[in-house]
Amino acid sequence: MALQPDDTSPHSTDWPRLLHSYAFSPYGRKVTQYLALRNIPYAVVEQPPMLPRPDVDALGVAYRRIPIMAVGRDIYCDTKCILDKLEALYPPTNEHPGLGAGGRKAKALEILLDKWSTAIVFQSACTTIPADMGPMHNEAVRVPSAAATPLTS
Ligand SMILES: N[C@@H](CCC(=O)N[C@@H](CS)C(=O)NCC(=O)O)C(=O)O
Repeated sequence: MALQPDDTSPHSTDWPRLLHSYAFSPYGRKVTQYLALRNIPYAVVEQPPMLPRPDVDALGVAYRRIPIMAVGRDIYCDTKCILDKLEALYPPTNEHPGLGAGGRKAKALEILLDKWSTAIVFQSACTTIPADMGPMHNEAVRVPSAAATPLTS
């Protein structure tokens, strides 16, 4: 699908969702799996795992993490913001089946599982990465700099 630069409706579903990510980003994978399961058309703008990221700079975004999603002319940083926006843009239909839990108990379980997998499983798994492995040679990965661009979380 060709982008229409003069399209004035930034949330039009005619625009493909552009996800700036890299293949082994767990957060990026969370979003691509969500998009695939909900049958939402998207394209990935492949990013280098480490800064600099000229494509992201060109968006005018001072955010160093991945993923970032462009919806028309709006930019969403942070997986939760991205998923919240997609949930709002694509209510469950036959074409875009819903994934979210129904009912308060199921919703509570969904939030618990999300927090557990992100805060406990993922963070614990990160501590098992050997210090002498590829990206760990890069100081920017080991020690996030105080001078780094802002983080939202
Ligand atoms: N809270 C963010 C976390 C994203 C995140 O930590 N992404 C990793 C890649 S999987 C990253 O960009 N790390 C680089 C950094 O923290 O500078 C989200 O949910 O999207």
